[in-house]
Amino acid sequence: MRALPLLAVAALAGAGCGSSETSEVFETNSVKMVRGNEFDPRAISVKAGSTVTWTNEDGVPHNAVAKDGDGPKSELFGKGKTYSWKAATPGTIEYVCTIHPGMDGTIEVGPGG
Ligand SMILES: [Cu+2]
Repeated sequence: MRALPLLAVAALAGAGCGSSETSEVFETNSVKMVRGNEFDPRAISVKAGSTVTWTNEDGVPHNAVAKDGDGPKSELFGKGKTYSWKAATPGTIEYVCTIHPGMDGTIEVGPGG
C-alpha cells in the first residue's frame, strides 16, 4: 500500500491550532518505530473500523500509548515485533512512547468506509 501525504489535512490542522509547524499526515495504517526514537510516519489518517499496526524496526524497545481516553495501549516491545489496535471511533488521538520523551504521534480517525 502506498502512503499518500494529505497536504490539505495537514494545512487545516496547522491553521486550527495556530501552529506554524508544518507536518504531513499520511493515509496509512502502518507505523514504524525507527532509530532516533521516532514514529514513522508521525501523523497518520485512518478510517474508523480499520486496524493500525506498529512495527518496531529499532534496536531498542518502544510502546505506543494514547495520552488519554480510547487509543492504542501497548506493552514495550522489541525489534521485529508488532502491535495492532483497532480504530473504532472517529476523532484525533495523540499517543506517545512512554519511555522516550518527545517520541509522539497522532492518529486521525475518519469516518468508516
Ligand atoms: Cu520509545
